[in-house]
Amino acid sequence: MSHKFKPTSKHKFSFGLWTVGNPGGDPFGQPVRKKLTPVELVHLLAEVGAWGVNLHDNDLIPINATSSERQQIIDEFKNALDETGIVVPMATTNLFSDPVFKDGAFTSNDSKVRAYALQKTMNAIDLGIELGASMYVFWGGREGVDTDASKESIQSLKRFREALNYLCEYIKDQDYDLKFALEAKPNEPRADIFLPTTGAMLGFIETLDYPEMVGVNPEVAHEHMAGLNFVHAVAQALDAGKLFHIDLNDQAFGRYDQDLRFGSVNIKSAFFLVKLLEDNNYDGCRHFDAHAYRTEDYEGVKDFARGCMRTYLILKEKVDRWNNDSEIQSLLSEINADDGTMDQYLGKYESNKAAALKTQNFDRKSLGERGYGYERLDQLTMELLMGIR
Ligand code: GLT
Ligand code: MN
Ligand code: MN
Repeated sequence: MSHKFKPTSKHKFSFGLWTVGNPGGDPFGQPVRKKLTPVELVHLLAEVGAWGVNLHDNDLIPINATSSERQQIIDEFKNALDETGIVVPMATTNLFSDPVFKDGAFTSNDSKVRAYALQKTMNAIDLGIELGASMYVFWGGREGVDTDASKESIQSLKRFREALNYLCEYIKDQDYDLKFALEAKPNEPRADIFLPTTGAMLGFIETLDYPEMVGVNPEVAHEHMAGLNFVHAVAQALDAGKLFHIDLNDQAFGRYDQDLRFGSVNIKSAFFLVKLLEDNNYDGCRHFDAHAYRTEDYEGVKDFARGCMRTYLILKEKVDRWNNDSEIQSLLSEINADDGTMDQYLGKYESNKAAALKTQNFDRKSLGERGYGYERLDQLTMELLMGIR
């Protein structure tokens, strides 16, 4: 493999312990790989050239660990971080695996479950801070319904809001330097998950007590499961200053949640995603929330992890190429050519501008006859991606 696409710390490539540590079980079959310890996984990530490792509380510390077990695990894990130079940029809470969360965590109909979810999250936040995390993700996998008979949806939103407001206050009270990133998913494991898209999350954030502390963590697969354009979702988050984190992977439209290697399904949308992030100098983590095929052993898991990062870096190089391709760029200038005659009408509203615009005559027929050249532009893009430009 060429040296050119070697990941470095400046790329901020991270993986969850649950990603490279996924032992390959699925709803129909048992695990196919032996479970590696968190320490072993940190070494695996260092070997493949990753920068960071992310975790749920219970990826590291079993839910029933005693406090002395907890401390020993943390110490060993920190040693592995020191030895390898791997950092923990993001942490999160597992609010979905244990049966206690079968009706949700912050939106469960049982107030004891809601209180336990807050307690578990505060403890997990403390853990994240101890490991150096500055970002905290909320993926509400069980925050939803299997039947709308079970929960009143406005009340569920109120409960979710109340929990996030509570936890923002906790961060302030503890003086932690931590931000929250909300991750949307339309369904799976619940039939319907609340706030199913990144756009829905962005709207919801503005209803919180401290919206400045909260952003989004969009995931390719989750937006694609809903049949949506992921690049547009990320653009909206960037435009709002809310792209706090990103989960990169891939997914065929219309399928179950696949969590495939980044760029392995839809290379064109992966290209435009990398272009969006790079052109806009996104400087947050590039987290790969995916796992290796079930057919793989741990050599295959390393191939998977290296592949995610390498594809990102190859696409980044393609972005430079696209931005500097003279034929593509001159076509774009033609497409966007502007003789300035409309400046007097466009831009910010002014009443005399509007009055003048209402008297302007437009040659609607000829405007409608114009060809935009997008077939050629897209073919040039495809040829660049296919490696002949
Ligand atoms: C889970 C989910 C992911 C979330 C993780 C964070 S866990 O694997 O499928 O999309 O990002 O809780
Ligand atoms: Mn994710
Ligand atoms: Mn996923």
